[in-house]
Amino acid sequence: FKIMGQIKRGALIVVEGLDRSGKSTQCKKLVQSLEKHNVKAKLMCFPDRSTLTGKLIDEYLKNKECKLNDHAIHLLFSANRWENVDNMKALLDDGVTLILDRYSYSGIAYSAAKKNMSLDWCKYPEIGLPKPDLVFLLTLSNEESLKRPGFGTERYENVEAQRKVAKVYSQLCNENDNWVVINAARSIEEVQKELVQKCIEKIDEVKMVPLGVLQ
Ligand code: T5A
Ligand code: NA
Repeated sequence: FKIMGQIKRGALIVVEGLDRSGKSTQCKKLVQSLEKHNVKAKLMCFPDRSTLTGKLIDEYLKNKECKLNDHAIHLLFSANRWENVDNMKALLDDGVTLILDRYSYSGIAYSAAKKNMSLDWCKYPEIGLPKPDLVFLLTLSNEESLKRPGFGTERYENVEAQRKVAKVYSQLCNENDNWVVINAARSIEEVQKELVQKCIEKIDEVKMVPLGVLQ
């Protein structure tokens, strides 16, 4: 991975979208597809439920009786990303492309969708985190989404919450130029083909460009 004494960095690629849009399915396949193209790639999921903050988040999501102030849980989701920053940077520096199953934008969208939570306040704790090179927003209509295996029992898994989150996602998409909207109402293979092609292009484009930070 060395060109003129410089190591090529990996790309930071994020997959966002509503529940059941197929993020986890696509992210797992993406890592395998990239490896077949001889790209070093690694999957990371947020929330990372294995860490200290992750265990609290898991409890909050699974147990609707768990009362936690909306601002406090927002900061926990953000802390869960900050816990992983050193690891993420080291991997990217080492030339590994990271595929993230949800990231800061989930944090912003799911919190800002709540009552009395301002969008600007929700963005603040994310400032300074590594900035993704590319964000895929997987979109699925309500009707298509209802055809997929049912909602679980976790918090936010209801139509009303999802509708509000979708609104914030579309606002974030309009504010950023590195977002690509993906029609997720197609076969797993069709969606994957489009993602792989766009990833390969991006990985090549950013390999000598310094990693940005969220602002
Ligand atoms: N959250 C998250 C916050 O509030 N703040 C934050 O900062 C963060 C990071 C947990 C919750 O936390 C919130 C957002 C969430 O509410 P999670 O653990 O990522 O986040 O959520 P999950 O429940 O694991 O994932 P999702 O429900 O969002 O599902 P996915 O990953 O979008 O979908 P996937 O791939 O699991 O597929 C769903 C089903 O559809 C089928 C699959 O086989 C599966 O059965 N499917 C398809 N069917 C037909 N055609 C296709 N193309 C299909 N693709 C997948
Ligand atoms: Na998922």
